[in-house]
Amino acid sequence: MNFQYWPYRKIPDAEIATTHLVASNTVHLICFLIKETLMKTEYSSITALPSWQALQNHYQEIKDHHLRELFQDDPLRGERLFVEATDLYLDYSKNRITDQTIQLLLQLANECHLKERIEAMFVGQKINTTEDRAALHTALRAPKDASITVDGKNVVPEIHDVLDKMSDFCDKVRSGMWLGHTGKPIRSIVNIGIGGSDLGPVMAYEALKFYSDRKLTFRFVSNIDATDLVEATLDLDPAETLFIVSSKTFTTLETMTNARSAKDWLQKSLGTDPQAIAKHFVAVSTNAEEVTKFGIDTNHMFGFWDWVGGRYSMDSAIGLSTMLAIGPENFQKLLNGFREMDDHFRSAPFEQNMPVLMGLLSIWYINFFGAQTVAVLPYECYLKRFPAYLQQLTMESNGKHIKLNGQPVDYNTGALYWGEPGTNGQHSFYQLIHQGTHLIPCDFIAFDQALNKLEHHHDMLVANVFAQAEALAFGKTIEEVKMEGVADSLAPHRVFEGNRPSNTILVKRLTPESLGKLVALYEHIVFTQGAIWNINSFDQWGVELGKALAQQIIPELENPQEPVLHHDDSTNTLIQYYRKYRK
Ligand code: G6Q
Repeated sequence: MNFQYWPYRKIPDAEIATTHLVASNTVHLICFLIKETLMKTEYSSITALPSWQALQNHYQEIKDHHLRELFQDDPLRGERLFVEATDLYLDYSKNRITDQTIQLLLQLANECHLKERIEAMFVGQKINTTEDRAALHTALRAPKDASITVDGKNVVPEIHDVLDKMSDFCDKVRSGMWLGHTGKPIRSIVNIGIGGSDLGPVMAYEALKFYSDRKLTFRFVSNIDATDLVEATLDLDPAETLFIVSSKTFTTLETMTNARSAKDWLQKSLGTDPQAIAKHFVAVSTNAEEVTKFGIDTNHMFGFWDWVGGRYSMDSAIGLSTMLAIGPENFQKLLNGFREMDDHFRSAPFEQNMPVLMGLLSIWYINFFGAQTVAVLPYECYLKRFPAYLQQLTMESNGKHIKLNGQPVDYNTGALYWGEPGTNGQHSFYQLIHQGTHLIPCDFIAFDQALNKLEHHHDMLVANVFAQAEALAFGKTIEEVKMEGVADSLAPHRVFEGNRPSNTILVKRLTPESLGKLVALYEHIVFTQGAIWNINSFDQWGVELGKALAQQIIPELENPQEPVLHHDDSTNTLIQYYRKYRK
């Protein structure tokens, strides 16, 4: 075989032989079969696949069809084009598709070996090839009796040991048994972390606030801008404050700078006795050595593993703040929700597989219609940080232009994901979605039952979801506008072209379980996209260059002597200007 097209790492013959020897072990057998299948994956580009070419031709046929016609020709499509799975209901009938589109997209998934790739992820193959790691976030929610092997070791017992340790700690803090240095119980919790060590915890805290212990105050500090830490701690009593330093590497500039400043803040008031740090700082990390150097006892460290990517880590120990807020039992329910969606993704046939269908639909718009963005619009205030969370999940994962084989792609990859909770967005940017020149597929997310009940509010909220999806799809013709008596000169401005596609996801109620399902849904949409695009969704080299340059520039800004600068003329001038006015 030609390794240029090998999507994953080269498999040494010895390993294959070993796999034969332990063929009685089902996992190894599955791995072997997957490798055998993937060995057949030899295509230079997805654009050369028969399904891709058929989709291109099909796009030419369908691009001028309006959703109005599609519904006229197929009046029951709303009752037909849906998927109900794990208690989530997806209506995808308002997409610019026919049954043939779905057939061709499913063919594309098969030609890209999506099934085998999904299996490769779940069994712990090192699919993150550039970092030689598995991407095993799905193991974080595996049941206690599962067996998932990484480098010959079942990782499930360790995962449950950490969960038990987290539960024990959370029970102590929540019950007031965990006392601060002066003997007061903890009332405020500050999570210090950035990127994947922040966005998941903040989003989950906000999303599940309804279930949280209101006696505890939660703050999240991520930015190196001092304002973040200063404002977060301004009204807190150090004697009642617990810091969680969340950093996989425990070397991240922002997090470690904030953690050191938090330590100073605490020590100014409680003194420098190491016991003060022991009672007021815990760590979530994979790096025990750096945690110890910082002064945190490793007994107060909650571990995770290199096969958990930052943006896939909110259900690992990185979720410690979430567990403190909602309690261990609810955290377990969150994990159960993730697991249900995992099981669905792994086992459901693709034509009824929610993440697969949504992933393929996004490919349809991004690669054939040329859409550049996807809007995610949750009609639930508690999900206000969900779009921000998804931005990292989607864009850091699939913002790649190099394929697994090291060659550049010749098609578009990751779209821009963005959004705001409804109905607020309707009074700002929806204008562009309705009448602008860009095609923006939308995912509406709504809940059948409200958490906070005030008469009429929820029905009005949900009516807006349905109304927006309907207006986007069907619009309003010039004839309809004129029938309303609108003056001819104004009529064109009042036309809604329609034909704007959307998905509507209905969830029964926002609970820890349903949040887990929603997050896992998008994780697997991202996986589906990455598998089709043949890219590595699990590395993030794109963040490195800026980080390295900043390290070089910091001393140039702080140097009391005028430094000799070797940047481009723009950067040199900016540095000089800043130095002139900084205090
Ligand atoms: C996520 C990325 C990144 C990471 C942060 C924080 O997938 O890897 O966002 O989470 O850079 O890293 P640490 O947890 O190591 O501080």
